[in-house]
Amino acid sequence: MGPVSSSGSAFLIIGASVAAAAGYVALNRLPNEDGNARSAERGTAADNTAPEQSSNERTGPPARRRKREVERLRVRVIRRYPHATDAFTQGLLFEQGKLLESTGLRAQSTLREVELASGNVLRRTAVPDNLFAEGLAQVGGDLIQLTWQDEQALVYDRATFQLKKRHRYEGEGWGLCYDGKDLVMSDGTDQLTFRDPDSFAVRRRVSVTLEGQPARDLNELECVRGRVYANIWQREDIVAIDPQTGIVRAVIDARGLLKPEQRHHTDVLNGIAYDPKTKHFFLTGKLWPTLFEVEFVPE
Ligand SMILES: [Ca+2]
Repeated sequence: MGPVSSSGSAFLIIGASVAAAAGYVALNRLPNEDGNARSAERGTAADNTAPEQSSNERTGPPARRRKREVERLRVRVIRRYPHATDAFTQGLLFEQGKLLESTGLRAQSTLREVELASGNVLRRTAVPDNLFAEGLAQVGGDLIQLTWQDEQALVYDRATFQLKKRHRYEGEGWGLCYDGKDLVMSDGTDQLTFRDPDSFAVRRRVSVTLEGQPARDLNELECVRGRVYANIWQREDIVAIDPQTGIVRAVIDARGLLKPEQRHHTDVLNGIAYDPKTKHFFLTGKLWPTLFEVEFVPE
């Protein structure tokens, strides 16, 4: 993914939100990548090409091989909540009845605290310096917000939303979550980067694979109980990744959350948060009118 062109930047700056959303889509992805991702996810790679499998496992009993296959899940909607239709959602997390949300677009990016039940924005702060905000994670009393191509992570005080400091990094920033030890970051490729939560230094990287093929376009993330959940850009699929090996252990089909008549003026599904008390997930999308409380169940 090369840098955005100067004409593309101008378009993003002057465009209205929906037009800018379209520009973001057009500029941010090569057309064949989604096809690659799709073929990877629907790929027919034989089980024995999966890199995690030892020769014992390849030749092991059928029951054991089945256990190693990718689980196929779907979304069961539990509740629906209003979601601000000006929120070009790029990062989402849940904390004690409140959602914390990062919204994107150049010159429109925000950090928000949102009441779950009403969808009301309780607090919002404009992201500085015309940055394009992306993923969001909480580390202790801090919120860390990525930027798309600006190569800086903004660190805010969770209590006051005051900007405390910035970390620099190389490359694009898409999704972010914190697993209690590392910050996990996506950049729109099949790579996850694990970073020191204090210094933002790279600790390690892993390539994510689904049935032996690269799982590209990893976008918004959520770290949940030893898995990294990622929604796939321009898809309504979510993958559950083993962060040690990068192997996708489950694919969740999240299609059809919005009714066709609700799709007007909306962009892609983006935004995963998790409530450890209920073990429910929250899903929404860019400019979506609804946020969904869901659980993942077998297909
Ligand atoms: Ca998240």
